[in-house]
Amino acid sequence: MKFDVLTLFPEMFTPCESSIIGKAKEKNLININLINIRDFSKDKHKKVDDTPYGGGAGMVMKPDVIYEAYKWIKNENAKVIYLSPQGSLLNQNKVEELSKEEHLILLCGHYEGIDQRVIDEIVDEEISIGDYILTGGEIPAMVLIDSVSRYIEGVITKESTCEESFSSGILEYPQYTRPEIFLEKRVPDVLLSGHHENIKKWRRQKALETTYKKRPDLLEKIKLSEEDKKIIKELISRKGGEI
Ligand code: 4FM
Repeated sequence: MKFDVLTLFPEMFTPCESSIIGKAKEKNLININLINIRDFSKDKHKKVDDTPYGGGAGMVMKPDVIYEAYKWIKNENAKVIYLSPQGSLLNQNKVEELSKEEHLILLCGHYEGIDQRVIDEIVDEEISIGDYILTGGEIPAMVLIDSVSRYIEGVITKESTCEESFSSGILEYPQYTRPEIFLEKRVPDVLLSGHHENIKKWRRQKALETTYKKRPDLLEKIKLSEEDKKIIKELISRKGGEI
């Protein structure tokens, strides 16, 4: 997977050198190519923004400079994504869908906005990472790179991609590791029992419990087995109880 990132602040992407994404880059499983939009300004002062027509606060990114940067990396097969609060909300389904693309071009805005004409000309899809306003699209671009890269073969283990929350549609069961007793709290007995069938059942129970408690909305979106329905009926009946 190739990510071309059009940004005024390529240095904001240093986190991509660390951890799992850094490793994926080293292994050439993903390629993150940072393009500094400023390099495409023909102006003697390397100007990239200007005051908005019609007045108002702040600066608007110039369309011509962004278009020059885009032409430099342009590829008919690439999908161009603009990260903005006006986009459709990113979710795990969208992430998985994007991971099937060969080449993504991520356009990061900054300041008050980007001239609408270049957005209309080059952008295929506008995506938002959530209903809040950031100072620019760089952090959203990193969120997209991180979430999409997890689906690239070899970046993480296969089990991690399919077992986790959201792929299954519900939240995850709690995890425990050594020591067996921490601050007088024991690891649940079933996890030490070695009884794989019981462990599996307990984990499903806990996953449903957590989801019921923290994100009940998720339970309405998924297909539940008869066994799951029994567990949830039980949870509802002990409402106000210990869970
Ligand atoms: C985007 C600031 C473009 C300036 C932003 C420009 C955001 C979000 C976001 C800020 N992006 N999801 N939420 N961007 O707040 O994607 Cl020009």
